[in-house]
Amino acid sequence: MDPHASDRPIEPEFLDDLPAVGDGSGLSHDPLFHIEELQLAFRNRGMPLEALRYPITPTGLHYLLTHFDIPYGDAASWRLSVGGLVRRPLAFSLDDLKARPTVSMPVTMECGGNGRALFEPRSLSQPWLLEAIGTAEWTGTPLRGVLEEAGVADAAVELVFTGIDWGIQGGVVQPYQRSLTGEEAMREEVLLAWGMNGEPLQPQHGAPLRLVVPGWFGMTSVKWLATIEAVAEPFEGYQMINTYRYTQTADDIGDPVTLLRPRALMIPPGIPDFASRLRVVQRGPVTLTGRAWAGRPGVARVEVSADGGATWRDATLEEPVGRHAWRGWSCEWDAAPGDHTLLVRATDGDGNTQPLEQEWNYQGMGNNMVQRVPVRVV
Ligand SMILES: Nc1nc2c(c(=O)[nH]1)N[C@H]1C(S)=C(S)[C@@H](COP(=O)(O)O)O[C@H]1N2
Ligand SMILES: [Mo]
Repeated sequence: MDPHASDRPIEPEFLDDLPAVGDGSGLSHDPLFHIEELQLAFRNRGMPLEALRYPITPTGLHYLLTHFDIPYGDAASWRLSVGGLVRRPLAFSLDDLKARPTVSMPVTMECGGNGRALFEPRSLSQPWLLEAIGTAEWTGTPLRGVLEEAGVADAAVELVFTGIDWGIQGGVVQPYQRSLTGEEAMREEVLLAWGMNGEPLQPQHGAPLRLVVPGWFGMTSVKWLATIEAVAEPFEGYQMINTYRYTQTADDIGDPVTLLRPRALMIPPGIPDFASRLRVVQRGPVTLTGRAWAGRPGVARVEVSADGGATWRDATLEEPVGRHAWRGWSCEWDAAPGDHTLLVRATDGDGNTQPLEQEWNYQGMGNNMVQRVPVRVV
């Protein structure tokens, strides 16, 4: 079944004493960052917030998150196999997939760990502040048609999606794998994507084939997708049970991280001080702009505060860039000399508003507390 089993390099008995990061608790109370966090941050770039000005994020500015290494995916020999509890196990080449109905759609993607490094203490992992976001125009074929052709059996409760990238996490040797229920996998917007922003996928974004699941945090959109398997029990792989959970301790099972939470971000106004990134703004009228998204319910409202959250004003909203993508917002601000903190917050169509302080969780997931932008008006 697994065409890449030969890539599996290591037997688990050699993994007894892998080096721990920090004190081994998985958390850091230290405002200084560990070298291992820096190492992850270089591999997994964020989108600089000034790139919020583009409705579709240029590919080189879209955030990246890869747990292990970026594997080499050869487009010419690539096979996607669909098996398990299906009536007709199938294998598709890239050309087979491209011959199917093709759609392109803008999708806002955000890492579940976005905001992680703003928690205190913080989880020792990729140290995102606010920049684990991007909106690309993805091109592919709806997963639904492929699943219908394979004929998923009634006994199947979930689909398991497996990439070819292997690594070790929590002492467990694993390929990157995530699952979705049949109901979620059959939603019309879920894509098997080979294109991003009108070009073939770049290696770091999952070339030659990935899953794109609009409305969910990014971990669901499995890159380098080689295998889809229909299974009779909820999948209990590492990336389902041990990570991407809202928990209070290392062992707590908690609740799964699933759909995007509402968030608005602002393009920091003015010009930055190089090292501190403090914004320096000329006094007088300033148009504050940015983008907001909220997964399935969509963004209903964006508000801006120029006084640290004491008072809020409604921003003007643009039409969303797509059904599954962010929308622009803008708000006028009369900048008076002095130091100020600008805040922006979104409310989704279900009435959920971004919190000023987010409830802490062990893995640093889903931290959508409001952005604070310190500015000096001169
Ligand atoms: N095969 C594989 N797919 C993966 C990952 C991975 O490490 N391996 N990372 C996931 C996570 S956590 C996120 S947030 C998104 C990031 O997608 P991007 O790097 O294209 O922005 O990919 C997801 N898909
Ligand atoms: Mo992620």
